[in-house]
Amino acid sequence: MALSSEQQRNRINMAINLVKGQKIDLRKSSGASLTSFCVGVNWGGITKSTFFGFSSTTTDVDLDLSAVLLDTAGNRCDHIYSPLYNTSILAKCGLPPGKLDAANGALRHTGDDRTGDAGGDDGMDNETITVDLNRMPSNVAQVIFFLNNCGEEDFSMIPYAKIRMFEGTPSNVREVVASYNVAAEPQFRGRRAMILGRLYRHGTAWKFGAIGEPTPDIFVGQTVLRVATDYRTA
Ligand SMILES: [Ca+2]
Repeated sequence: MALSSEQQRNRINMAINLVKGQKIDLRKSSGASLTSFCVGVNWGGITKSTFFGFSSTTTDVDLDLSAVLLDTAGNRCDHIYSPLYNTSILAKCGLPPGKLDAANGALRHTGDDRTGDAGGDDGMDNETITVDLNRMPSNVAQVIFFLNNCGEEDFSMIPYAKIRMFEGTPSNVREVVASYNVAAEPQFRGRRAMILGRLYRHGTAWKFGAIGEPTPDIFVGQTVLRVATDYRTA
């Protein structure tokens, strides 16, 4: 049944706004477990006023949403990051080439966005990973999501970056379950990588934890290795 625009707004407004460090059960407003959903990231290009504020220009921001999967022993067992990353640099990090799906298709990335929103927040996600927990192999214990900037800007300059979990498809948001706003903060200066959050098994269920930690990495391979070490026993 199609929802009216008011019903859609109400459902989106019911979403949990996460704060750093918060952990939640993955449940819909009906109380049912959330098993098939999207993890989307929405960010803005950098708008600068020119000519005494009479006009403005937007600098594209090319963030990449990636994920590392850790198994029940804490070891890295799979990944999603762009196939466009330099394979020889990845190999020097001991890492395989990038790909856009993981865990036998339980996770799928919908593709690259190289600009961010121009002209303000459009409310739509720029990159999305679809998740089907029912297809997740039993050896996968955690999925950690992070962002890397391919450009020179740092996270103190990017006007907004948000991660959210929602039911529906990347182009049709039905119910936003939770969102986490990684605001532009002065302490993010010089940081071009950001650990967003993680899905993790808790008994027979899955939870999500908001992280929001910038890191000093300049290449995705550094973040992959960092995540696999830092969250190994998380
Ligand atoms: Ca957007």
